[in-house]
Amino acid sequence: KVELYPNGRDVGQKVFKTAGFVKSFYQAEQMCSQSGGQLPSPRSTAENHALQQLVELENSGAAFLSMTDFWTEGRFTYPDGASLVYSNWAPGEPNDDSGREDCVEIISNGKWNDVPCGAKRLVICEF
Ligand code: GN1
Ligand code: CA
Ligand code: CA
Repeated sequence: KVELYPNGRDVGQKVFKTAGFVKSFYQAEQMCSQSGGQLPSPRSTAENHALQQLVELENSGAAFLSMTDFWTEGRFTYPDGASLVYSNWAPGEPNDDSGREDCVEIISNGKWNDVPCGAKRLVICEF
């Protein structure tokens, strides 16, 4: 457990760990895969809560999740193309603000919002 303190959380079989800095979605995705992980795909309240804790810890406002609606506007999928089994959108989201929000952030209250993929958000990886 020592390597999970203070910037990691384990939930069931998953470990989430934050890099402690912000990157664009593309850079964040690349960083996670280079380290043998991927961007987080929270599939339950417990997983979402663990991610929320890391966002709160880093005081960074929000972190990227793995999901996008690249292929069909308004239909968010995991990187493998599968539909979401869990979601926690903030009221009124996803709204594709200005027609260019295809990535997802989790904010410090645990809610999700779609944002531009070029925005810079906290990097958390899932292992
Ligand atoms: C933010 O800055 P504004 O209000 O145009 C947010 C949107 C949200 C919206 C909710 C880059 O847009 O994704 O839907 O608030 N944009 C960013 O009011 O975070
Ligand atoms: Ca979109
Ligand atoms: Ca939005």
